[in-house]
Amino acid sequence: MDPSQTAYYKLGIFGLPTQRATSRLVLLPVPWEVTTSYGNGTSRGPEAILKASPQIDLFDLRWGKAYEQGYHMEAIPKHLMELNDQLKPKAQKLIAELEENGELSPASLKVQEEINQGCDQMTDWVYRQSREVLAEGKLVGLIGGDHSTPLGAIRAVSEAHSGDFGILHIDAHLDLRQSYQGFSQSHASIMYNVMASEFKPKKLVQLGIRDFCAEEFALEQSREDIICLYDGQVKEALLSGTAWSMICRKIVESLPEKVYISFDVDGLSPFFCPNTGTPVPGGLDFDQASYLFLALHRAGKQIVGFDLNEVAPSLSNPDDEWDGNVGARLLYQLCGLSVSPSHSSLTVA
Ligand SMILES: [Mn+2]
Repeated sequence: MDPSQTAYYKLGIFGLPTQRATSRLVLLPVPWEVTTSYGNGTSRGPEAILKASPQIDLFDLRWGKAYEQGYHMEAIPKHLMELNDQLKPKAQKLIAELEENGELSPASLKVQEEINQGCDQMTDWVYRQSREVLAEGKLVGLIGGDHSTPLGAIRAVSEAHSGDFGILHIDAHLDLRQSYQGFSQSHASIMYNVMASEFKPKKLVQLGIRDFCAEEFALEQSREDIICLYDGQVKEALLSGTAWSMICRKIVESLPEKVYISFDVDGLSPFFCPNTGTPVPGGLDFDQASYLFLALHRAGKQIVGFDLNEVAPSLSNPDDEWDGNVGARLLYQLCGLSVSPSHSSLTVA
């Protein structure tokens, strides 16, 4: 096959016909958005990214022919999609009831329990799948779904590295809520759940953050193992002349040698993700994100896994591929970074 030709997504992600056995990186799609509170569609994110992915020219100035190491995307798991489609309307009803009455009826509390159990089931599946990938000596990259999806992947990565790693978390939101709208595994609670767990990283470094509540801010400030570079502060520095490269250096120096990246696409400017669940003005430019990847690479960081979440296609206009297009390109950069050995000669000076 000529890789410079536009290939079909049915062959595989980026149009590459790969096999898991010979691939360095396994991509796990998780079509899940049960507790999504605002916009809809991110459960269809993996499909949108897959469909847009063959548009990408495989040769990349930064990562060269890194794709030859194999990026293998697993099939979108039907059972999770079905469970999602079954639980999501129930969760929406509960959110509406909570907003109207401020509390849930006893019957609704039972439904809430059912939803929380469904979320545990999803997390357990992700954990087992991720553990398997790591046991095969491969890297895992998760494609959400909402931001509740990577908890099991982070646990598996943490266990594989005995907790000796840091998380770089790019997001518009702190995601440090203890629970949100009654759901223990809400998309808004992912980093709370991670940092409250036994498998927490040594360091959590947050970037792009511009939407959060007082409790989350207090928690972030109180923990020495959480460093947040608030978007407002970063922009103030940029606008008064600090170079992005200096800010990236600070981020890189805050992280341990091994890094897991949790990338919520709403960390980018909403220009790049207009259909994501909770878009917020401000945020990172695509080029700033890819420059940061390069900075991590040049600093010799080892990427031990990643997730890309909250990419959502337009539900009203099926021809609008923009969110999937950006998602696929971001994914391609994350893949290239992950499989490229640090200090690689492929790096452009
Ligand atoms: Mn998030």
